[in-house]
Amino acid sequence: MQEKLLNLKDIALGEIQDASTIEELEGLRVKYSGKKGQLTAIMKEMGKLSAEERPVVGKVANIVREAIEGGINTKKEEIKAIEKEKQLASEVIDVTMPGKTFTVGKKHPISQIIDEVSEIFMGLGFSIAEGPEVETIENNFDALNAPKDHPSRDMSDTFYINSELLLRTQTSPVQVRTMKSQDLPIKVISPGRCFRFDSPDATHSPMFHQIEGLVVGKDVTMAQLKGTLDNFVKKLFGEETKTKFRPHNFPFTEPSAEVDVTCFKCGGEGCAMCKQEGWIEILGAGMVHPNVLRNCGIDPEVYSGFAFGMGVERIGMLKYEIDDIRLLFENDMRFLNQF
Ligand code: 2NL
Repeated sequence: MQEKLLNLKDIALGEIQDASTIEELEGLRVKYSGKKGQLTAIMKEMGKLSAEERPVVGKVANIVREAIEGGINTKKEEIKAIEKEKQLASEVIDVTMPGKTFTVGKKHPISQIIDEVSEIFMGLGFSIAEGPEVETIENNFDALNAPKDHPSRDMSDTFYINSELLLRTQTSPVQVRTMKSQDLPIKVISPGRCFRFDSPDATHSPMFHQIEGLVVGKDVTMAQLKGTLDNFVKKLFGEETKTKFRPHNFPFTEPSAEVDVTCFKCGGEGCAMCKQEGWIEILGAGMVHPNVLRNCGIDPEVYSGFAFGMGVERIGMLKYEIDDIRLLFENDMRFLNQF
């Protein structure tokens, strides 16, 4: 039996030595010292031995058990140390490797213009008003005094959603909402996205942006409109900029005007930018039509107002000398990063 035990010890220690994982070692512990293990089995047989033999064999059995357990524990530490080494080696950082580059984004040129114009008007005491891009025909056309047969109402010019809704063709409906819901005086600008049923080309996009302004109160005058716009263009294009009002016609204003500024490239001398005219058209404006005030629940006998509107893409294209509106919406970073 002693021989059996010593033999078992040699085999066990050999297997322990060959083990390469913690799991394998656990298996060996079960194989030898577990409840149904080989060492346990031999020790169970000790009952059959004589009283003289039993302590001697018992001593050997203990030595064997300790040798196996000790071997397993020692090997376990060895494997743990090797695994730790491996992990450390795999986590070594090569500080000479090139780093990841993070590109910092920037505002789209259209957003830059909207923010710049908004800042100027906020400085003049205006608030910013926003509204839905899906609008009612009432807010987009009827309230704004657009005749029923006005060409802009045509199915081929406007994206209709159903018999009551459309994609707004200008941001004026935001101001209509403001007039219908807020107390006077009103002094707001409404920047935002607009939609018209146009085929894209160098100067047209079915989606574009506008900034409109509206002032309504007692004794609001055309002189104040001119002063406000004069102040605005000087801040946007430079103090030397002059304005010129040309008579025009809009259904929602009376009188109406188109507003030109002295060319900010040549200062009015005439150049390619202003087509040798010295002036560049930048805005539409006028005194709010009495019908519009009435449609929005404001008495035109007591109150008056002025309004204006500008195309953001047009201003951006002039300012940054962009010759094709589509470039603004292709989102090619090589283009956008220039502004
Ligand atoms: C242009 C011309 C304009 C308005 C917009 C307006 C709004 C209300 C009442 C009266 Cl609620 N008028 N807006 C007035 C004149 C011109 O825009 O050329 N836009 C790009």
